[in-house]
Amino acid sequence: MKKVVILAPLDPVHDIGLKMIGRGLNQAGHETFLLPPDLTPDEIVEMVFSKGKVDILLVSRTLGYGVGEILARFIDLADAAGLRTNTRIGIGGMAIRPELAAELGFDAGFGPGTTVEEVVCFVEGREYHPDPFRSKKDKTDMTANYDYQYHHGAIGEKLGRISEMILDWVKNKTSPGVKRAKLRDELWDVERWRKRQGNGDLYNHYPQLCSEIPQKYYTTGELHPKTRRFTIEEVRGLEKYLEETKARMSVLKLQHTRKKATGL
Ligand code: B12
Repeated sequence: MKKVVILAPLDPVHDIGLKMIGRGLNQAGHETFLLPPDLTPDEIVEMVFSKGKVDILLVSRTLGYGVGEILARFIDLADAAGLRTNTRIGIGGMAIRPELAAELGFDAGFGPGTTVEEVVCFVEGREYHPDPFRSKKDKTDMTANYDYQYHHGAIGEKLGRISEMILDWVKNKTSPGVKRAKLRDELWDVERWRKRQGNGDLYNHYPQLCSEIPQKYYTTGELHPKTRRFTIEEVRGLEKYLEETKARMSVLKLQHTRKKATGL
């Protein structure tokens, strides 16, 4: 039976894998919609709802900062919004392995080298039996014939001595950057800072370790020449955006709770 499939690159750029999978699914007779890359989890969830009845959502992701959190947040959001009542969610891409996808709560996970046939099986709810005659690419182990011995013992010994000398040289050395990091560790209380209760003793010592421009900022409040403070309109705009997003999320949550309670 023909399925409706949404392909969503939850990634800043990479969408070639999904395009390839989309083409295979179309050829197998399914209807696909490819979303653009760089959407937020919220935007993807909203767009899936806006399409009406969607059987499968296929998400793609490569590695990047905070990817675990982004994917966990995505699946939480999909859950909270009630998306998963009718839609199965699969994920794939360079960063994904089936175990990771299962741990994060996706319905299926596909790593690098996934075949279109595998995905067609998932979409159609069939079990995938790999073709035993399909030639598997044998990757050469480039490190196979290497070990950690130097061919020339004398060079190994010299490099060892150089490393020792460098370690000796840096032993009791420090730099303003290291000192700043230590100070922050010792004196910066992030909870106080969040509650706008100041930074305690930190700023009595910190500016002296900074270069001229940040020092000026910490001591007189004068900003870096290429920066400015947010205007009150910008702060209000940001607050408005946050309020609207929260309101949208609570509507989605409400719809989910209703759906759960009534089964509709
Ligand atoms: C093309 C490419 C790009 C293009 C993307 C163009 C596009 N429209 O997609 C461009 C040049 C824009 C790009 C940019 C970047 N890239 Co790039 N890119 C690649 C490259 C060379 C090929 C990816 C590709 O398309 N492969 C072909 C497709 C068919 O394969 P695939 O994506 O793996 O998909 C298969 C499976 O994974 C699976 N699959 C994928 N998604 C899904 C989803 C589902 C639901 C399913 C079922 C299966 C599935 O099925 C596919 C078929 O088997 C890879 C390196 C490589 N050799 O893989 C790096 C790579 C993906 N990029 C990488 C990085 C880090 C970046 C940058 C962050 C680099 C940078 N520092 O600027 C930037 C992104 C910038 C940003 N704003 O964040 C890394 C990602 C790290 C990782 N292991 O996840 C890689 C692996 C390179 C590397 N080795 O470091 N990139």
